[in-house]
Amino acid sequence: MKQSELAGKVVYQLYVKSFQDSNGDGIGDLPGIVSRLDYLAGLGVDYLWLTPIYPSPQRDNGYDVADYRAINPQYGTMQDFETLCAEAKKRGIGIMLDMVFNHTSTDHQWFQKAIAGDKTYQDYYIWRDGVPGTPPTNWESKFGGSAWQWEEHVGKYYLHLFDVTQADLNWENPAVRREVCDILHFWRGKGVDAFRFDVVNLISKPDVFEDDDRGDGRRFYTDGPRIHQYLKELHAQGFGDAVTVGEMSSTSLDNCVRYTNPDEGELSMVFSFHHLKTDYKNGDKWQLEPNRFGELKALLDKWQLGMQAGGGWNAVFWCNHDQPRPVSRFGDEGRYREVSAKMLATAIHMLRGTPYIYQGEELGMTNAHFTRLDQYRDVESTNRYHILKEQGVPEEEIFRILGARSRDNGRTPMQWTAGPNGGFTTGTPWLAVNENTAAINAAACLADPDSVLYYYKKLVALRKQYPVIQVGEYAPLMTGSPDVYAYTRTLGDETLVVVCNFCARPAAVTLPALPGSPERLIGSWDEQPYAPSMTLRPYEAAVYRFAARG
Ligand code: TEU
Ligand code: CA
Repeated sequence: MKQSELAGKVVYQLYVKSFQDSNGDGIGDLPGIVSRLDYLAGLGVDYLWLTPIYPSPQRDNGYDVADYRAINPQYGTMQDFETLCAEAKKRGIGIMLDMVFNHTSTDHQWFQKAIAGDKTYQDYYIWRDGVPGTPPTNWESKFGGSAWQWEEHVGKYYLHLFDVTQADLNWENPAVRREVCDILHFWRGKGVDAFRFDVVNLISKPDVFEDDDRGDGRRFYTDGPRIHQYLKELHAQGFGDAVTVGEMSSTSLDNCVRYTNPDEGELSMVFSFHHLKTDYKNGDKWQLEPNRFGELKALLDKWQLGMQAGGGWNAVFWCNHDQPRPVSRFGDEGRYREVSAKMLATAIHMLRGTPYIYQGEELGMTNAHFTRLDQYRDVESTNRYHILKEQGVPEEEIFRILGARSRDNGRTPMQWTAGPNGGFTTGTPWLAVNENTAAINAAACLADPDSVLYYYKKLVALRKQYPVIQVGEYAPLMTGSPDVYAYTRTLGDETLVVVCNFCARPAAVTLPALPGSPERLIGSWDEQPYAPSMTLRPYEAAVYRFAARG
């Protein structure tokens, strides 16, 4: 899809397991999604990204795929999937499938055949010699511990950048690349027209594996040596017309320009995460630190300007199923929950790029703040609990950290109603529903014209209405301000001024004196007239549009 066309689209991400349960087993499923399609169509979104729905032992909630061509029975049947595609299509919505090709589950038959001694399938994975107890390199798994696991049947170590049950695929092997292509064709045949590629910039490993004396090994395989070649190959195999988004872990701007500039023929757009690490201490997610707002702004500016200059294209987003809730993180989950949710939405939705809405974000859902280990489900969180415990971190502090950083904060079930389990299930939810569903839920939002939900709906509609939001030139404003993020978008004689106060106090702003009197397109508080010097209220966001008259 052309960038100019992509620019008008909005994607909604569903965490399938937590969206809507239809049969009372406490697990979200495909018929559940079908029953909520009218809600999603009402929001005006163009694509639904579904987190992995394939058979999987669920060690990493489906990112450990055991069979790429089937539906996990816990989510429904292939028939249910086809119904979902058809019903979505009727509403003008496409389906984006999540493709996890950096690794497979060790339950996948490829891996099973490999450990049974089949050399063909052994070559699907990455093995190194060694002796038990001494891994080939000091690389660390992203979920903690060594990235290598001894496999006694094979008598070698296999690489796993994530969980020990997620064995990395050997992309050097052309047979693996053919398998990937066949799988994509299979789903294309079912009517799927968009794909998200999980951690795709990690698939190309270095020729030599060596110890990392400066880190956890990521510098050797991130945006690895043949990554661009592999993506070009995929694109050339007939996926150029699909919408594709690559999840790029610890990537660089230069690489992202190459991944997404249409002349390169790689991907439609990318997720990068630098702007979601400004509250990490020394890059460590597990050390709490207040958000460094200046750094956040600088990163947003850098990526907007850099991708624009290079002809690249960003996915723009605050959260997903791996991130805490933005209102708890960058906004105010208390007194200013609704205005701060609207402000954050404004900051993202007026950017150059394709906005992503993660389920519940449009309701202003907050972190779960669980206080006991048995409430957590995520393997990353439970592993981390034990690591922190071993480091001697006090129990209370561990729960403070997980309460702010655990991926489960973003994975609690969708809050549909104020009723039992938020209307998500009639049974026992696989992960507890946030208690605040009594106050924060879709039904309440639908009944309130001033709700966060209707604000999102309006943002989506504005993008479709105004080409300046889609393709206007981005320029930063007020780069030195400690509380305000502001920018302009310009197309021909039309200019948007976007101002966002990220603080709980009023903030004075200095804005350009442009000719004419602007129209205010949207804002998180009551309207106030535009002035080159004005004061924004706490968490106030506003978008003003100047256009030449006549
Ligand atoms: O995530 C990739 C990733 O590196 C991170 O988002 C990671 O989960 C987190 O930062 C660790 O602190 C993708 C998926 O989105 C995630 O759900 C999977 O667990 C992961 O890949 C492995 O497939
Ligand atoms: Ca179910």
